[in-house]
Amino acid sequence: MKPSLRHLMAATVAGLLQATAAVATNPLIMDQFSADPTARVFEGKIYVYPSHDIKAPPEYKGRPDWFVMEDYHVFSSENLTDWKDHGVIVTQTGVEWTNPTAYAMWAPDCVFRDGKYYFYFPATAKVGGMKIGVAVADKPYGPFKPMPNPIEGVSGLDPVVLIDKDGSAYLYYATAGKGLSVARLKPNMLEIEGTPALIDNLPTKGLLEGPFVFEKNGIYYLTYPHVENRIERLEYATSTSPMGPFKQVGVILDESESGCWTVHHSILDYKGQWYLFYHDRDLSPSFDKNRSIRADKLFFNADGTIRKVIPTLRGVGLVEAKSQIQIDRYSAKSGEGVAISYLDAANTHAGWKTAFSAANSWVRFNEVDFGRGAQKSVEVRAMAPGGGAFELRLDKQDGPVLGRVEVGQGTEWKIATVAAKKIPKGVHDLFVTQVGAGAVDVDWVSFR
Ligand code: FUB
Repeated sequence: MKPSLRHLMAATVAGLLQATAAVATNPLIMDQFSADPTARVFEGKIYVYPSHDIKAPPEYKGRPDWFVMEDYHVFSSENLTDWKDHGVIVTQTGVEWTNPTAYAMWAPDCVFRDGKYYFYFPATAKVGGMKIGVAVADKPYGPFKPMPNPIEGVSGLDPVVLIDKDGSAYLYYATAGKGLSVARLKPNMLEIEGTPALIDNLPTKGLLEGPFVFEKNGIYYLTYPHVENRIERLEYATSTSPMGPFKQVGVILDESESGCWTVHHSILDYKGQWYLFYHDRDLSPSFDKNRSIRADKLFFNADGTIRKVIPTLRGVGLVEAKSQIQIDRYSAKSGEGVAISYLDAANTHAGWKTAFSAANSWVRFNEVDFGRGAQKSVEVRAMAPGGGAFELRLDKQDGPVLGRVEVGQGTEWKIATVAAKKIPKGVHDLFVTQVGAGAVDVDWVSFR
């Protein structure tokens, strides 16, 4: 089947936007919704395979309050700061076995074996409900060729594949209302051996879905979203074998403060640091079926248990001093006098602003890369209805002043430029502090 015109246009737009589509802070992708991120390291880079929430198009006939997903993009980054959108890789109209009007291309995975990339994805089949299919490529970004049939003997969603140290491959997936299952994959990666087994010893009350499995130091970690209370949180179980038996251990990520019902995720080691990729509803505060992917650092205790991840706005990528530093993605802020809101509530993809409303209120933004420290000026986009001022300081609240910006009275955004002082070399934290009583809104700051 041929991709639809919308897909061709979306792919072109994605190509054009790829320089600005994604950022170092959370959420990672600003120009579109993204969910269910499976992150993998291929060819020395991180590739993220999310699913793709969209607003329901006019032809959509399903539940209006539900997930609407017609295709998949893939994103890559070498430094966790600059993300490239490789465009659409698989669509519901491009797979023989999928119902082309179901809009149910849910959480995928991708693994590499013997020179090929295998992209596993769940979708509503023309016959038989939710099935799991495979598309194969020579490169991590495609082009992917979908197999004509879904994996025989598997009905379910949220596939994830573990290739063990001995080369054996295992497919894990969820079946709504039943729990999580595992099956051994044949060496062709397209079929399972025998019948899938339901994984025992997991929570029996509350939905379980979205498994992710990895091995570290001989421990197999099965991590999964589970509704223990009202919405999903991330929990995990461990085993000494990929097939179990697993033992429940604890919680990796608490329920989202935003109330986002789902929290699909993946975990990986990249250049010696472990990361949790997950999603929340940053760009859609009142509809949690339009989600956005995030990443935060994850740490293990010496005994192999996982420390709880504290979700951040700051995310994980270094931010270059010369970029438009979005201080609304702060690392910390003063208890009072700082509020974050959308620049334009009608277009959340435009991002946020920071409103300072009290003298000495501040935000700290970690890990700004000043490089060789050659920046000469501070440029800001700001607005102060009654006139106001703020200072940029290095490393500490009372650290060296890098610049002081006076913002003239007015209700329009202004770009102001002042000379920069004492610009350091290397990576430093940045403090932005309101000076005096005049309230100031800041969109971004930049060192040029
Ligand atoms: O994205 C649709 C579904 O929501 C996924 O398959 C689940 O894991 C949940 O995130």
